[in-house]
Amino acid sequence: MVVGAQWGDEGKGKATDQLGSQVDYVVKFNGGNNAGHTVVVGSEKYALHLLPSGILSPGVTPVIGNGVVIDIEVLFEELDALEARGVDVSRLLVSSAAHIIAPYNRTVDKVTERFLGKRKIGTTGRGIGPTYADKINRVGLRVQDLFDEKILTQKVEGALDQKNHLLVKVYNRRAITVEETVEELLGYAERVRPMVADTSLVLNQALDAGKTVLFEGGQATMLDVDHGTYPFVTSSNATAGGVCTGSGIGPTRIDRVVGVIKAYTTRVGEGPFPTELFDDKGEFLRSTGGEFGVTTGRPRRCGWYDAVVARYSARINGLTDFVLTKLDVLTGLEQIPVCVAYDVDGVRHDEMPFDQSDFHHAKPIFEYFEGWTEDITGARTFEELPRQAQEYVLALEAMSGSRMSAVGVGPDREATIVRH
Ligand code: 2SA
Ligand code: GDP
Ligand code: MG
Repeated sequence: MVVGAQWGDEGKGKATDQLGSQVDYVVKFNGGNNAGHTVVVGSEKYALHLLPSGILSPGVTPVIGNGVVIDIEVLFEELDALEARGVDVSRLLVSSAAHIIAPYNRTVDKVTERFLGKRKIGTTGRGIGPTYADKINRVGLRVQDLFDEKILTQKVEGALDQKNHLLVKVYNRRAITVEETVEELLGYAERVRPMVADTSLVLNQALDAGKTVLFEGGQATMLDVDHGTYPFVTSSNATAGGVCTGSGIGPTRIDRVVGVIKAYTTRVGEGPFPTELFDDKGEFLRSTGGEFGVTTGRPRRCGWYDAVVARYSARINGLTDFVLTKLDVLTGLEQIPVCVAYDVDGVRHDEMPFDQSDFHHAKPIFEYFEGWTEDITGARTFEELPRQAQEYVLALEAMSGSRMSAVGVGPDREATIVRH
């Protein structure tokens, strides 16, 4: 599996796409169209949200697992856009147990954020949180419900009971009717039907037959609803554990857990970020690294590499490997700071503080590394990197809790140094 080791946008899409040629299935197990993955193939650039990045590799079967929340309109739009560019999307499988982002969940997401004001999470506004809340509240709609009008109507009634109360009484909005919702959702049923499958059975049978399955995480470890910087998180399990619950395969079937990590750090939305930069260095990372949201276009907050976060990710996910990305973005910096520990009110923390308030006060303790000026985008072996870049990677590897098996030196599929 491939998971994000920081706050997202580490380059999971590129890593998944690269592994695409070696695998039979690529499975999304969490999140929805809040995700944004950019994949560059030759002169073509693809932005994927709901669909697994593996969809771009011929011969791969893409799968949307039960742990994903699906905006069906977005699903169709993404499929149409890829088809128009000649990508074969005919093998896509969708879990019948995946939850549907109902139109009212998008409304609730946006209204709630506005209502929270200063305490807002900075969500993508795609209805992700409210849809997972419905799932846990047992008033969610699942893909299989699209094929039974009576059940769908009953479920929408149940969900809207509470929501209309909130929308009308608290947020001063108009009530949403059961009829408009059911009509919209039923309109999707026929096109979705052929994609729907018991994806847990399909994947387990594929594994039994010796096939290779790759699980592609959306968002990242520090945005995980359990292990991230709660409440400034997304509403799913983006960590390794989410693979099993989100796809219906057992933990004994997983061989490798790859954490994708940037050579610096970014974050979108609100929440603590100890190494964040507010000066021209932050601006340098943002402009050189093209750090703008793939889904919302928001500028990403930028900061230095945080080895405490890396070690935490290695631990929470049981990482077997890291893929270090965007090393090329650091080219030209005279000196590169790396956060090795935190100072929390005068106390040194080498591990992630378990109390969120402490993390909000954490001040980075930096070590400084020598920069390089040579263009490294053409390097394809570790030895071709300048000495300082090699030292930087080896230092990160030593302090991050897992080996760095590959190093990204550019957005292209080929721009990667494979070490293990
Ligand atoms: P949500 O919408 O409920 O999941 O938002 C909750 C928090 O999760 C963060 N989040 C993300 N962080 C980074 N990248 C994401 N995807 C897009 C991208 C983001 C974009 O790849 O660029 O385009 O803005 C993503 N999705 C959710 C979000 O910022 C909130 O902090
Ligand atoms: P994801 O959400 O983790 O898939 O990452 P995003 O696609 O949101 O953001 C990562 C961005 O970095 C994309 O624009 C990628 O094309 C780009 N990228 C990935 N790896 C590298 C790399 O090694 N170097 C550079 N310069 N860009 C990269
Ligand atoms: Mg992204």
